[in-house]
Amino acid sequence: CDKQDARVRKQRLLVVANRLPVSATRKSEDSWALEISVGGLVSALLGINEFEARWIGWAGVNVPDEIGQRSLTKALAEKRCIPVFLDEETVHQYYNGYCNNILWPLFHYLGLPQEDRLATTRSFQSQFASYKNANQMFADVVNEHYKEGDVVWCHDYHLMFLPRCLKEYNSKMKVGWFLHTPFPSSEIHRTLPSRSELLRSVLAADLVGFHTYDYARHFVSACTRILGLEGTPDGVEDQGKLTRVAAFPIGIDSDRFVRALELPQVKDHMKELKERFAGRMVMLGVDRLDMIKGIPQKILAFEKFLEENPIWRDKVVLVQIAVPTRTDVPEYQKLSSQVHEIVGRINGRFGSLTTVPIHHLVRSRPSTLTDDRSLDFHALCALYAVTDVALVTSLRDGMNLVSYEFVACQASKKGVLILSEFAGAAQSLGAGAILVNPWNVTEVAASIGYALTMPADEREKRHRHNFTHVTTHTSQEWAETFVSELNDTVVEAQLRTRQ
Ligand code: GDG
Repeated sequence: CDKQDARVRKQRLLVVANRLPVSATRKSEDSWALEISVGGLVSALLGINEFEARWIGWAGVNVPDEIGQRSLTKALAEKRCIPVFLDEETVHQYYNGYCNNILWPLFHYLGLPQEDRLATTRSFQSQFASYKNANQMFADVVNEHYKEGDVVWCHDYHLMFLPRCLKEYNSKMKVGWFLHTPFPSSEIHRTLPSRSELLRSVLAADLVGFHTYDYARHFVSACTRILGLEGTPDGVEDQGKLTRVAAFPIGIDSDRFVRALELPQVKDHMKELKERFAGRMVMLGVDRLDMIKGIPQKILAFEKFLEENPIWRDKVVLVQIAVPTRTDVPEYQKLSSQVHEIVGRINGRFGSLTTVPIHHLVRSRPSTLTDDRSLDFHALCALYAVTDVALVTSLRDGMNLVSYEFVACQASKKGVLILSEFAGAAQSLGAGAILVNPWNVTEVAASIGYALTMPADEREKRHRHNFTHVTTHTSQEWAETFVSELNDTVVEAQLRTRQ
């Protein structure tokens, strides 16, 4: 085991994700300002020092000229990042189109967009062609930097075609693929025109990972029902080749949150918040402004609670941080105005001259660690720490890290987590949280009442369960488990072929 750990530590890990964890701003023809960005995957991998990791991905900027490409590549190398250059049309077709307009809603059970379901097969086909082409561009860069013995870890729905491209380059490359969203029931996946090709491409990987057993089971069912392959307890078998499929629930760097609570600036934020909300219990929601997060449903449930419990009207406040995403897409713009409208109505109904029941703060997620236009990490920790009840009502969510972060910051308050049963986190934090069906506004409203009045000993017991989970199943453990399982899978496969 020690020997194996040493091997994992020294190994080079090529992490391939659509976006690099760095934001680049061009200063002149050949100079760049770079800042580490934060986000789901970055938060997860931030605390891992065990591998010699390199990131490969798109830098988020269009760099059409050779001087720019060369200088950016050089600047990124200092941050152990390797860029994939995508032109504007590819970003439009592959990223906005196929990834975010087709795969994202489908994997969250929102179906395919109407126009694609009807007749515009041309746009669907051109988006899929661009998706494959973009994945091939990622593969070219990986192949260029790959050295024997490296582990290649591909991330998310943007790169489902990548394992196949990599194996075509080199069948011996160790390739893992992990999905951060749910993998839907095979009945949903069946509706996707490119369903078989995508499944086969993912199956080229040695190890395929999901957040939960359910997602892994859905993937195996899709392979058996759509491709007619054999599902085994270990994965999927095709003509003697086994692709290992398993659950690897992600975690957070919990120490980072626990430690932050001791910082003077976080304590100052907490003091301010406590003064501001004195005499009222604090409920909190932190979500990207995305259909999958169930923000309107959450706010409507809060309205129902206030409607049915007049005595709570001036004793509780809901702070809803909404982080805008994809603001150029009409559906997202509609969601944003819908949320504003509902919040306005409820604040008009139940607010007074001096207070309102909902504080709806639209804040962009920090694009970098020093981006001060958005709610910074310290302010977020302070908010988590002063909260009495966190409300996570995603309609579907791969895992949901906000629920983990809230638990990590609650060591002294022991607040209650109300959690959607459709978030992956429900499978790990279910025993400590109050699980709800976010579509059932009556049930969520009743759970709010239960959470606000929960006896201290029950809160303590529930919190202990969740805190133990969050502080032991960390992001570091997640990554180490995945990579060591990938190494083992490849060794076992080699032994099997020798026999
Ligand atoms: C995808 C999957 C899966 C948000 N607002 C602010 C802020 N954040 C940070 C949170 C958290 C992250 O963003 C959000 O992570 P989630 O997991 O909740 O959601 P997605 O972005 O949808 O992530 C998801 C995840 O990938 C990992 O696999 O769990 O299911 O959809 O870390 O803290 N951070 C700051 N200010 C904000 O205003 N500082």
